[in-house]
Amino acid sequence: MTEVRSTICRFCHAQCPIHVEFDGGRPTKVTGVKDHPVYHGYVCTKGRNLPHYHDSDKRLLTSVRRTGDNQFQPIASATAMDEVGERLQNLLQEHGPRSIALYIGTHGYNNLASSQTAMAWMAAVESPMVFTSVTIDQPGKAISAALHGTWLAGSASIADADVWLTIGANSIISMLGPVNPAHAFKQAGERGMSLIVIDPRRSELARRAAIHLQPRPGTDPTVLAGLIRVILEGSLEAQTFVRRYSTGLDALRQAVDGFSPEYVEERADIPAESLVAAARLYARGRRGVATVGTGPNMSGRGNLTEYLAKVLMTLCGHWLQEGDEVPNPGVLVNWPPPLAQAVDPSPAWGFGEMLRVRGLTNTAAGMPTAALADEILLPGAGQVKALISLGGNPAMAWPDQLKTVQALKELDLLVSIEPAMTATARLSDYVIAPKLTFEQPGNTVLQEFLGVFSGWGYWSPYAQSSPVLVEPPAGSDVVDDWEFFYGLGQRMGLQLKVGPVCYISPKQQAQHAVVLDMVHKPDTEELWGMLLEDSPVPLAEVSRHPDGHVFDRGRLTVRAGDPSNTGRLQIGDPTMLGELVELQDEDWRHADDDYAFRLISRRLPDVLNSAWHDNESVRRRHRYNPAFINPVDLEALGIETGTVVEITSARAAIKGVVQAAPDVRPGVISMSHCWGDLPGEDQDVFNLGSNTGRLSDTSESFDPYTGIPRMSSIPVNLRVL
Ligand SMILES: Nc1nc2c(c(=O)[nH]1)N[C@H]1C(S)=C(S)[C@@H](COP(=O)(O)OP(=O)(O)OC[C@H]3O[C@@H](n4cnc5c(=O)[nH]c(N)nc54)[C@H](O)[C@@H]3O)O[C@H]1N2
Ligand SMILES: Nc1nc2c(c(=O)[nH]1)N[C@H]1C(S)=C(S)[C@@H](COP(=O)(O)OP(=O)(O)OC[C@H]3O[C@@H](n4cnc5c(=O)[nH]c(N)nc54)[C@H](O)[C@@H]3O)O[C@H]1N2
Ligand code: SF4
Ligand SMILES: [Mo]
Repeated sequence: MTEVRSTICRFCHAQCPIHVEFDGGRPTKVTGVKDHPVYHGYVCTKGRNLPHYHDSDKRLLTSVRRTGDNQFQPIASATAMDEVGERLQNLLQEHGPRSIALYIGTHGYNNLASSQTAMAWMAAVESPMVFTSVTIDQPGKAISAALHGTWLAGSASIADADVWLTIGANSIISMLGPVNPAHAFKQAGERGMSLIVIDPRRSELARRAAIHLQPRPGTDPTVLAGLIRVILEGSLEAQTFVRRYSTGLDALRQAVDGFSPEYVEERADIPAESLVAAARLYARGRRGVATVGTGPNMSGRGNLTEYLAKVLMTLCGHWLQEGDEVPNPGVLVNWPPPLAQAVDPSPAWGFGEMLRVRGLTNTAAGMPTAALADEILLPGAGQVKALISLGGNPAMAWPDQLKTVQALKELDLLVSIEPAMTATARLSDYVIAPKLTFEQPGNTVLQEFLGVFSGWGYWSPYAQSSPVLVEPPAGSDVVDDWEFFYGLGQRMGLQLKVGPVCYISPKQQAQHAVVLDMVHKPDTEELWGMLLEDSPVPLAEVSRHPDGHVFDRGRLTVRAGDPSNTGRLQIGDPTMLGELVELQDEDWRHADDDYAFRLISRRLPDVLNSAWHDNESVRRRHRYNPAFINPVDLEALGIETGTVVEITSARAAIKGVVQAAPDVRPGVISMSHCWGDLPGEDQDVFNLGSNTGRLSDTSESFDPYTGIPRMSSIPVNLRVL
């Protein structure tokens, strides 16, 4: 008999509500929730594939321990915790806490109960070496927020913005942006919102834009400085707001002076009149959003691009103002009271743990993940000897794959919490087999949390919570990810204090820390209950609505700020404006003399980074990551779709299978990341694809603060094989 049950897809951060059909007790089919008030029935192929991942013959049903080269044997999860706990204890004694590092990848974040418990465990062993995918993703977001300061009323949403500027994000495919972006942008367009997109590719989102600027990759700071100059030149800025709440206008004016429309036209290769039109359109709106995606964050000077996007919002007074309605007063998360008030900047780097390489430090975006491989490889006091990877795949995802894999092999102890034998799992000493989505309770707190970034998250007080749908397969021994860290804590005699996720700031999380009972283990429902105990709407109430619900949280409007408050948004940060000066001094005309192409990143709709590529349902659609190239370039090279080429950067060479794509700017190769395999095991490009991370060099052209190297806009050459 077929039964249908409601839950949340947690395969990516979007957390779509789904209906799962069961046949004979096993999940067989996933559909979207029709007429849903927030997601409008959306579900993607990845979500539809969830039953296949649960049932996959590639899925680990027990944890495994390495017994030799590429040889693993099943191990009980409790024994794995005993052995790993003992080895970590020995490392702690011999080399100190800094020898133990944690890496939280995308599936660590998709389950905040696990990432919070993992961080609590790291705090208990007193290791500062917590790394996440944030610093190889969009580190500029947190850095720019620190440098610019924050506006306590927050920003407009897709429901009430007049204008929306997206710089190098493709929300319609990536889901980073408003929920169900295709629907949201359509509705907003019908309401009269203007969309401007800056992207070297005519992306799915760019096709919907009133103005699409298609510049040379990596020229975003130039383009944004150009937009700012047009706005200032035409006195289009929100003068009262700027005077009252910001500082640094004169320095900004001076710094953008050289970025005339003609200069931008030549350097970024976009028509001067399009730039002017975009600036005017953006400035005309009363409420607006400027949001930056992974593309520019990975293309060099990502902090500057993110910073200039915030400067644009402040310059135009685009933030919510006194009397404006707050789109989401919060359901699971306690948001600070919305005030028309600025908070001064805070340190963006230069504090906390110092790295031993490249002068890097802890940052507002966290520890620089691009330097972790060096921290493992560099001998001496403080060397990292053990790494726990939670829901991540460093060997596929980190930049500079050759160095990364060398480092992972060098470790004394590598543990992955992973449902499949991925490239990283195959290098691990222990692979801990986790429960999958349907076997875990979950809720939408992550998506609500993302609302901290302009243009992301829910714009109504929506939440969903869902119970365990199905027990793990008979005979399996799989654990909830957090239980592994709890188990280590028990064995090592540690007390775990977990930050509750109903608070947004780490400070508040520390104040309200949940002290776990280390004798009587809570179950996962109980843990979530504790992590959300102080949420504005009780979790029990949220659970009463199986398909999620828009709660009545009353009408919340922005209140006047404290008149005596002296906080100011900084639009003339000296370091960022210094980068603008450096930018102008660059010999950009000759930067690519040795390279014919720039390789840029993109996402494919049916896969999430490296996850489950070897699943048959995925393989029916994708067997490799094509190298998308404009037909004009293909013709000039005398090649066509299907031709295998070698793509060479200053660091390394990979193979690529060419595919004609008129949406890609000429001179650009658009290629997805996290494909291929370990070096030496990836010859079969038609069946594995290739790893673009190998082209990045973490020791060259990296950001001086976050360490992120070029992962997009990489200068490359192309040779027919
Ligand atoms: N060149 C280049 N490199 C990039 C990028 C790029 O655009 N270009 N993008 C970067 C970005 S934005 C990121 S975030 C990183 C991604 O970096 P990672 O997070 O390290 O990589 P993922 O492939 O997302 O890793 C997710 C892992 O979780 C596993 N997994 C799947 N389901 C579950 C589950 O239910 N539980 C657990 N515990 N694990 C599960 C998957 O098998 C997979 O191995 O890559 C970065 N690398
Ligand atoms: N289907 C799917 N969804 C995903 C993922 C996935 O792998 N697959 N990954 C998830 C993860 S981990 C993340 S972080 C998000 C990322 O979400 P997004 O940031 O939206 O990522 P992309 O879809 O790759 O969009 C990046 C865009 O930047 C453009 N770009 C590249 N270089 C430049 C540049 O120099 N300048 C400008 N202006 N644009 C540039 C690319 O052409 C591309 O259209 O997506 C998440 N969602
Ligand atoms: S967008 Fe993300 S959360 Fe939604 S169905 Fe697809 S994978 Fe699942
Ligand atoms: Mo990411």
